Amino acid sequence: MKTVLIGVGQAGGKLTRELVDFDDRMEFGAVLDAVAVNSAKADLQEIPFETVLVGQDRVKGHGVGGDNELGADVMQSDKTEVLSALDDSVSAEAEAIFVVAGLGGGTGSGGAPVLVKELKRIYDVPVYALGILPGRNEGAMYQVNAGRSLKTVAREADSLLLVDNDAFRSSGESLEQGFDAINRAIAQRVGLLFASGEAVEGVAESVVDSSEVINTLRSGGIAALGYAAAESAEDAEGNINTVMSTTRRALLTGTSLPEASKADSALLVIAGEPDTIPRKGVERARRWVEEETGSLQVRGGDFPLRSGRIASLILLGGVERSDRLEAFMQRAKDAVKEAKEAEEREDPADAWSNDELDDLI
Ligand SMILES: Nc1nc2c(ncn2[C@@H]2O[C@H](COP(=O)(O)OP(=O)(O)OP(=O)(O)O)[C@@H](O)[C@H]2O)c(=O)[nH]1
Ligand SMILES: [Mg+2]
Repeated sequence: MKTVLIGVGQAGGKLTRELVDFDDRMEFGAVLDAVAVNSAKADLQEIPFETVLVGQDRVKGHGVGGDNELGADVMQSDKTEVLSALDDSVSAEAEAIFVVAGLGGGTGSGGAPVLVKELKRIYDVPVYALGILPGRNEGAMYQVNAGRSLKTVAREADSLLLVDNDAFRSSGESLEQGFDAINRAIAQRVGLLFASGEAVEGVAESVVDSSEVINTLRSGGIAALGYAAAESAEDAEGNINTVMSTTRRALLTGTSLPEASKADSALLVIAGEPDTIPRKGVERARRWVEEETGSLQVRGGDFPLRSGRIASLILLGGVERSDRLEAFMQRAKDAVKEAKEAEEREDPADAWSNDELDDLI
């Protein structure tokens, strides 16, 4: 699927950069072009593709400091500049546009929904969002921001592909190192999704096509992506069980949104050397995905790839009823309530006032 990427805010810009790198390194050519948009000047300096600084009159290049209403405002005011930067990028070849953002911050959280809405008015190709959910240890402000942004962007976009920062976090890393590793993991999965459908080798009728990605996302709402890989055997016969086990892992423990396995639609892509992909194994795995997701719309296809490994990539469309998402929305609602209660609390001195004790001076 030939895709144009727009990274908004710091997380959006960094993840977009990672996606561009992965697509270049693998020589897929699925990412047509990329643009990074931010209200923080410093965050744009390391971006190797076109950038647009927004909100300079309001925040002087210093970012919106987690205020996503301000993030939405500055995007609204400077949208013409952003859209004209995209003019040349969205060529006739483009099959989809992805707006990439961390939903918990300010610029990306507020700017992404505004931008998605504008892009939908202009372009005929689907406009998707790739949104990052804050981990459960991030503060209340991040949860509230992400809740509001998610709700709006899911309404405006053709589909919101969600990535939960907790899904990829490994222990013993600094936050920065952690983010880099998370971004690489996401870029690999999403990059493979973009590239599947671009393949020219292999048996034509079993090779996955871009339209299957688009049809899987058609149910709208929220999408998730699962992935797992293993060492490949030399022939297809030897990979029957492997395809089954990578598919199970991809769905049950490898998704970008943990615990999301009920879906309206799904696409199972098996990537590997064409003559090592077992037809019987793929069909069995596809049926298993049907049972597990409860969806009657499970598409399947191969992604021929020069590799010693075999991988299952599962795109799930319509996962909004998942437990994980409910838990997150509850967390966001609790955080809003807490913030309101804190505001309503009267004089802080009430907390330590005490008639039994005389004041010292
Ligand atoms: N996966 C991932 N998440 C990130 C990264 N950087 C920040 N985040 C998450 O994104 C949210 C913060 O968004 P940022 O992108 O830093 O904020 P911003 O859009 O630049 O907005 P302001 O800085 O407020 O102007 C938090 O929930 C972070 O956990 C990153 O590189 N990778
Ligand atoms: Mg920032």
